[in-house]
Formats: sequence, structure tokens, C-alpha cells
Amino acid sequence: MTTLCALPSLYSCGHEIDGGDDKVGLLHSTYDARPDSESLRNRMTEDGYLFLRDYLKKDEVLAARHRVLEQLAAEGQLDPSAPLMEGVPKPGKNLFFQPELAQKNNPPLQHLLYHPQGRLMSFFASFLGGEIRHFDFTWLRCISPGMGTPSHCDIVYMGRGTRKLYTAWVPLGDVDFQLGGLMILEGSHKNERLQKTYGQRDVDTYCSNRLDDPAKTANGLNGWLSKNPNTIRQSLGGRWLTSEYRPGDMIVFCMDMVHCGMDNRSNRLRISSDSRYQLASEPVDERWVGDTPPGHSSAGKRGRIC
Ligand SMILES: O=C(O)CCC(=O)C(=O)O
Ligand SMILES: [Fe+2]
Repeated sequence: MTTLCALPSLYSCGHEIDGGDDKVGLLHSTYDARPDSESLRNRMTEDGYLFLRDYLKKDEVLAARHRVLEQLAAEGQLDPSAPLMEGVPKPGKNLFFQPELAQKNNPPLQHLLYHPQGRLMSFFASFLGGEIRHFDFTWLRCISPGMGTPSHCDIVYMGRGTRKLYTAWVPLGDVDFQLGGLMILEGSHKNERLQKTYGQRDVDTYCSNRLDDPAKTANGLNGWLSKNPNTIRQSLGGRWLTSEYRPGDMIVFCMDMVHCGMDNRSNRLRISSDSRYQLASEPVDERWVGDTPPGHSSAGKRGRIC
């Protein structure tokens, strides 16, 4: 029983994560032994995620970070007295989700995530074993000090195409425990009860036979599984797994994996991207592709008789 002391207090949605070796642990890199695609696929089936430490090119990651921060500085969001690369927000500015900064004017980020011969796309081509495609929408997050992303599974936001779809979470800079990065609930991707209930949800459907169903105009934020990381762990079992991250790291995980972004208890922005990849031959969720993906807007909503 020695690992407990390796982790400081961790927080999600204002709750301190329960401590103890059976409740929280460190992610271990999956890539140390340079495994072949088949063993990576087996590992994904077993664990629901792969942690690829130092897999991406650090200079490419930092170039993408630099461009994001230049954009935020130009918008007057940053404290001009702090070095740009520190990413200190101006007091009173509350940032969370900035996909528009990824869509426009960030060639280094587009290159990092989507260049056909880049490390990331090459990983998916060999992992999936065929021609791949990515979503055109990029979830870029510049998270101000405060609450992180509540626990959820990605399937409820992007499940209209194949379920064989994967998220790549990429920290754009160092992310220590204070800044608070991605956390994954061990074994949660195998929970059939969760898949048959919450996992069937589509955040953009509404009841067309119910007048003024609020889901018709919701912004996609009604997909959270829980805002309490301790009760969800008690209910599903497993440990919360996380790490401190550095530029070059990436985590790939499946659509049924419960995860969250920890609270940011620093004075800096926590900058990361998450992007999606699948086989080109599989059906795609139309909300997230094209020049201007409709996403959770009214064009992405679907009515059904309830
Ligand atoms: O970075 C975060 O706060 C959440 C990330 C996430 O939900 C994802 O990568 O799917
Ligand atoms: Fe997510």
C-alpha cells in the first residue's frame, strides 16, 4: 500500500476525489514497449483507453499552444504582464470552450491533429487498420481557474455514426495536478447497465410531440453523467485514473469510457484539444463534419415521438 502518498488532493466539480489506493491511481503509459497494432487494439478492448506518453512531437504541440495564446492575446483575454506562453487569463475573464480558435487561423493545431502523415493520424491509420477520417470539428478548451468538465461519456454527444469512434485528448502544454487534466474511470467502458441507459442518450434529440421541449434548444450541455466524481465511482466501481501531462502526451479512449476534466486550481489557463477519428468506411455523425459543422445548433437537433 504505497501509492497513496504519490497523489496530492484532486478535485472535480468542487469535490475532493476520495483518496485511497482502491479509489484513485496513476495512468501508466501504454506505449513504452512500442507495441504492435494488434496488442494496442487488445489493450483498448481491455482498458478502454491508451496513454501514449511523449508520442507527439513536442515542438508541434507547443507551436499549436503558441498560436492559441496569440489568438487569445489579440482578443484581450490574457494578462499582458505575464509571459504569453504561461497563458494567464486577465482577471474577470472566464474562458472554457473555444472551438472557433481551432477552426480558424490555427494551422499548427490543424497540422498536429489532422495532417495525413502526422504522428496522430498515422497512429489511427495503423490502430484502426484502414483508411481513416477525422471529425472536422475540434473541441479546443482553454479552461480558466475554476470548475472542470463534469463526468460523461462522449457517445451521448457524437453517437449518430459508428460507435467505433475514438477521442484523442491532447494537452497543449504541461498540465500538472493543480492545472488538472483528464481523468478516466477505470473499467467503466465495460458497464453494460450504463451502456443500455445513459449510453443510449443523444443530447440533440427532443420530443417533437411535446410543446416547447427544452431539449429542442439545449446547447449540448445536458449530457453530463454526474457532477459528483465520488458517487459515480461508488456506483460504477473502478478507480479514477489520471496523470500529470506534458506536451507530446496523448490519451486515446473509446466512446463508452467515463471521464472528466479536473478542476483548475492554478492561476493559468488549462489548454487542451480533443478530436475524433474513425474508419472512413464507417458511418459518420453528420453534426461534426463539413466546413461549418452544425454541432449542437438547431440544425443538429432531431425530433422523435416520445
Ligand atoms: O478536457 C476536458 O476538460 C474534457 C475532455 C473531454 O471530455 C474529452 O476529451 O472528451
Ligand atoms: Fe469527453
